[in-house]
Amino acid sequence: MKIVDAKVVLTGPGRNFVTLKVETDEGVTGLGDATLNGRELAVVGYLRDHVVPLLLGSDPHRIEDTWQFLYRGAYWRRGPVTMAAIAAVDTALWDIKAKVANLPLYQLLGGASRDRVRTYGHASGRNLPELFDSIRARLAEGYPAIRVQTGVPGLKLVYGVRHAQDPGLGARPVVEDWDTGAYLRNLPRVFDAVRQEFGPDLPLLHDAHHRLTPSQAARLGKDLEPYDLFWLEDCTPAENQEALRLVRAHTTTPLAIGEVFNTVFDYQTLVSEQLIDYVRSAVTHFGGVSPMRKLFDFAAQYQIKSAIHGPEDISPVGMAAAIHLDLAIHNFGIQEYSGHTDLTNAVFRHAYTFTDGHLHPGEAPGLGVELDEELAAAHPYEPAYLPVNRLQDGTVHDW
Ligand code: EZ4
Ligand code: CO
Repeated sequence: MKIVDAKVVLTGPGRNFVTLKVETDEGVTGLGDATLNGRELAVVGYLRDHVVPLLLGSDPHRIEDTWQFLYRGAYWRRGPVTMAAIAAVDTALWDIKAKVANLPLYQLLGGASRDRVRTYGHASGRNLPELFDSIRARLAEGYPAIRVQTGVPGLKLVYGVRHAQDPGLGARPVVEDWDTGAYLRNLPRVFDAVRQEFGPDLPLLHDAHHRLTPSQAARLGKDLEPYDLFWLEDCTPAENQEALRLVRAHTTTPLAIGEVFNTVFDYQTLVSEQLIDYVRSAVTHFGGVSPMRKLFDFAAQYQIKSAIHGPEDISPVGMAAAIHLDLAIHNFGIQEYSGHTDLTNAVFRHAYTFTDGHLHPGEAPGLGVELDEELAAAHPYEPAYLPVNRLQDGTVHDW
């Protein structure tokens, strides 16, 4: 079997996605997600100009060898653009192998370790009444666990959620404002109110989006202990693994980290010193299904569980790959799931289902996703950026 073509499909059905479609001489095709929110075109160029020409003529069954060839062969290792590109190739080759075997991908990963995959959804509001409505809406949709984000008194926007783009800005990022002191004073009150309203049993999560110093994160973890969080996510900037030592020493609030990581090296200290409870990488940004499987096996030795990143900027192709892994691995924790719009689901028709707050990858061979290339072409890419964040004196802060 030979790879005869590989197309990079860039589409914007409401938001932008980058998809690799690998074609073989036997007519079997495979899909991989390479979406890098706000930097999509860099991955398109990397794939189209430097990866696709190298794939032509090679054997699609040699997944591990192809991964090593692209990773080691580039000489310039790691980084989000490189690893998103490699992820798309790896995922597409797994899709092909599973289709040839006529099995859903999870069967090639060892088969199902559970019947279904539990998820968490996002709730947010500028104030408590809005937040409560948002939590009720997620509960009505069936979500068994909820990520809680709120506005901070005195600040303009709720961070970590998509804002309507001011048309005057064009493709420029929205600028958010930030005050760590106000946030640290406000958040325990918010969780106190949420617990009073929704009771002790509902699993609650929170994402601090890399905004805190180690001592601020340690204090927040302690202040939130009475509210029994499922986790506190990305409490300090991701680059410095050692920072988590101080946080860990001061709080029993479970910690999750890693959505911006792109190789296992970003986790070495965090996992081997057992400084976190959940690894958050996405198939799409971590080099594909193969390295994710290795990460989960590494984490399993330290009682650390999976929590694959699943925002809307992971395409249904990346989501499907995640759900197959979730079903198969032993140390599954939880799956973030925001769902996609009807239009996105029409561009990427998928076999996975969301029922009673739980996902299942379906039984279609491969990933179980089909790309409607005509519909994709009818919705072209439009430049869009994530927000940036400034302190009230104008200094750029972590987002
Ligand atoms: O802000 O994926 O846990 N989920 C998140 C996401 C990220 C976006 C960035 O593109 O933090 O919502
Ligand atoms: Co996050």
